[in-house]
Amino acid sequence: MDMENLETRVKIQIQKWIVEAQELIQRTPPSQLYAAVAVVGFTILLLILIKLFKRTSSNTIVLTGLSGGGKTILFYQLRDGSSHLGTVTSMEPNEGTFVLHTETTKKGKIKPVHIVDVPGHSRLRAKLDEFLPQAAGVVFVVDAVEFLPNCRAASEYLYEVLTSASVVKKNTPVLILCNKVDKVTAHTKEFIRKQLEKEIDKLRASRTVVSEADVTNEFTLGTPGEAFAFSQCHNKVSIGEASGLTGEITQLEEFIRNLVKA
Ligand SMILES: Nc1nc2c(ncn2[C@@H]2O[C@H](COP(=O)(O)OP(=O)(O)OP(=O)(O)O)[C@@H](O)[C@H]2O)c(=O)[nH]1
Ligand SMILES: [Mg+2]
Repeated sequence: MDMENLETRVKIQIQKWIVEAQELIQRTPPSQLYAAVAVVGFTILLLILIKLFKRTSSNTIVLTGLSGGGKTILFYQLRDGSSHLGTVTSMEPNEGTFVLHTETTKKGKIKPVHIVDVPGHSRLRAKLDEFLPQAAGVVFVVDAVEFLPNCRAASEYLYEVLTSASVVKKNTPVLILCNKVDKVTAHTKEFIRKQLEKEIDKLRASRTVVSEADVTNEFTLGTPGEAFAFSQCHNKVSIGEASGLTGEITQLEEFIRNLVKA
């Protein structure tokens, strides 16, 4: 009984409002009406644009590379400014949103960064595809000490990253970070760059032959007919050095801050 009463009262109220609104519209000069409609339309358009714009300015940085390169140590350095000695092979992606440790003492509003450390274990690589589409940048960590025995595997993984659909379509910048430069036996970044380029050049040749029959990857790298170089990539591919052990991570932090504006 009460419910029905309430319903009829609500209906009557709504009808009243409709009548009032109609009268108001009739009383208002058309020019004012058009102006009102234009304002509403413009506001909606603005909101849509803001939403679109926000989505493109992601604050996610993905750390990737072979197992043992030092991703987890670098993650801790970025977050806590310490290496948390004794990390083990990660079995789960390590994620966090924080203000970089070196910036915690800075004044003013600083935009937090979302860092994802995707383990290098081959069974967990599929996780990378989950995170790449939201990445503002990708850091490919290379072990500069144990580089030569892993050169082939690292190049294959890097090739996968550079030809992945989201990196190609969104032109995601990639930083190849040669880690462990605290050791005297570490190779220089120039040496590592050249070796990776050589190895990718070989891979590219073999993949193009394969893909004619079995098109698994629609994207190719570099300029056909020329030896491969990272400078041929459409996205920005840069190379830097770091030591997760001693906390020399300035180049890594610069890469991040250039992409995730404070
Ligand atoms: N000397 C030296 N050793 C390092 C450095 N960074 C990492 N290591 C060592 O390398 C090993 C691997 O480091 P992690 O950070 O666990 O490597 P990861 O890339 O996270 O490996 P996964 O989780 O298996 O993918 C550890 O024993 C570290 O102590 C570095 O800058 N210098
Ligand atoms: Mg790890």
